[in-house]
Amino acid sequence: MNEKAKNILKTRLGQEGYQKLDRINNPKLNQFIAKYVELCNPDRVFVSTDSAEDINYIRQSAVRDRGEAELALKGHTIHFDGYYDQARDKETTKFLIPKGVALGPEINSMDRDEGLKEIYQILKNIMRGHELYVRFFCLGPINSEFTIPCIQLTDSAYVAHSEDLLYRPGYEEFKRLGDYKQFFKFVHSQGELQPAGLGLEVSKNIDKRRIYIDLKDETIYSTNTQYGGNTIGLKKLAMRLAINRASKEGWLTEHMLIMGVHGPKGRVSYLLGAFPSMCGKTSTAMIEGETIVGDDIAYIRKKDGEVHAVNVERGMFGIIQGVNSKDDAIVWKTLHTPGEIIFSNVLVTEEKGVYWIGKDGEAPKKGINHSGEWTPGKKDAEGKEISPSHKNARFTLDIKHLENLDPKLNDPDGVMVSGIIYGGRDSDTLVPVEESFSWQHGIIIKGAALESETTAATLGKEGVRTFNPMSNLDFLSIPIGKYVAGNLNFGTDLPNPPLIFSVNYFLRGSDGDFLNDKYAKRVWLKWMELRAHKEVDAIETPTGFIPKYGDLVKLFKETLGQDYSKKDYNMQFTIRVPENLAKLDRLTEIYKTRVTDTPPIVFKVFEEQRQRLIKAREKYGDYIKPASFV
Ligand code: SPV
Ligand code: MN
Repeated sequence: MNEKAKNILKTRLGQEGYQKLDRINNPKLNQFIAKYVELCNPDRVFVSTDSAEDINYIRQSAVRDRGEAELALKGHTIHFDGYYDQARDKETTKFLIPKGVALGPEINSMDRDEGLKEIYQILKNIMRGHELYVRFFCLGPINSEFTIPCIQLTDSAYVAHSEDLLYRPGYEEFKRLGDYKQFFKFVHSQGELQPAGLGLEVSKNIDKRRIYIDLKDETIYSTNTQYGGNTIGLKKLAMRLAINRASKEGWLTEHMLIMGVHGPKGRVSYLLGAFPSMCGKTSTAMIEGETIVGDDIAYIRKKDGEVHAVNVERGMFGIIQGVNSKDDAIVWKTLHTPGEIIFSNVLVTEEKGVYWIGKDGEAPKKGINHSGEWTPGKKDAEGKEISPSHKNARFTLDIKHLENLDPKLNDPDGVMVSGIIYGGRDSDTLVPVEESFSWQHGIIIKGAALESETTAATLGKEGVRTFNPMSNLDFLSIPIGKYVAGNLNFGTDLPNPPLIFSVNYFLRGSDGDFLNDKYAKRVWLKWMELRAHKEVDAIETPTGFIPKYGDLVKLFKETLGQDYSKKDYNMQFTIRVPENLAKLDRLTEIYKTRVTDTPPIVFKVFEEQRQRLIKAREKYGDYIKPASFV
């Protein structure tokens, strides 16, 4: 370490803090910390090890710093984000790219030098009056091929506390690694604060909200925001760095759940699932009767010809809207048990209980939420009615508290992957579950062609299909074509690549009603598990393999105790040729115009699917019942 950095650390960290860093003895790490302590200029610096004492200090600081307030149940706290700081900010999230590098028109980026200049200006003295927390964590299980050590600097104890619940500790790992250089770095400041409800404080200068990603230096800057998706470095910020690193090293970082699906005779098969936000990802991962490894982010590597995946996280930052005692019994129970849980942007009642949209029971007549004092009918500055909880309100907890936790969560080898699922919100095109013909067909037709319809819950018009390859578009740090090519290449040399499926929980009939109830997904999972072991046959259609009626009858009975009618089967599994052709047209256009480096094989596979559909239409018409293909 150079003398200057050493002096900064010695004078600003105090003896104890300095010694904690000294025990790691990593010059690059020290340099990084010294640089941002000097620039951000906090009043105090706390260096946290993995010790219970240090972690407790962070937890208490979150309350003292007004980032969290205690609720009635022991260990439960509430956090508010500012009224205009409730979600990931796509507009000011940018990649800083050196001259001559291009990420393509779909990925928000700016000149690296300009971006760094701007962010340094914003960071200058930004932590005056604040305490800076220095945290060490690991992405992925500790001491494994998957592990990526990270350092987080933040002046939000709420962020540091959330990370304790969501990630594995990293101080001891840094100590073990010594002079290691490949760690991810995050600098976050909430900036100046202003009062919110319950004596909490929220970021004030939202106009100076920036999330800048420097791929070259594997560093991310986040300022003037608190919402987890913008600030929790190891979550979606690290995911962007990891996609870039994985692409260089030949593995994958995906926006995927990992779950154990329980098959016959005690067999457990692991499936991954990619779904855009609010399309059933967490509810699938938490499905009754199965076990959860993770609900958001997976690292995927090849090992001796098999595919293995780990949950990058160990906690859950889950959407709370709609969680009720019947459909989400396990989360419901956990949310009503004392223990460490951070609720964000829900309504807090007079008794210091919480309410969210879709919770059992009646909505309270008043309370305090992200807009301050709340009563029904309250409107915001734009005249829009404020709901009791925000639609993106969340709970943060360590998944060790969940009864359905899979025992392999921390296995350094991860779990062996049998199948990959892609699902979006699609009212009229894809059947409820379908297996692709091959890895290549699956990556292209199911993954790269993933679309999802906007809902009333997002801004803008309802029912507009948005393109979201592998549900990863928001996080791509490499050009889309290169990313698709990376996924394709990953599977080419595997003797038995995982099967690739699509699911569609949102298919509607001609009357506009959903064709499935929400419990049917349990059956689709069981069918996919059996397919992975070649234990059921399937029907080959122009778009992929679909289940046979008899197998579903059996699975509906076994899994749900329900009868499954031929009429339902025919409606759900009719191949809708015009809609499938229209989808291929849309996607071909997108990959021609909005993606600059589409691998030619994508167009070839689209065209082959088109030809199969046209041929089938000539024989059987526009809407083809499964029996035609038997
Ligand atoms: C998502 O939106 O996909 C999330 C929440 O998992 S966030 O942390 O905001 O990304
Ligand atoms: Mn997510």
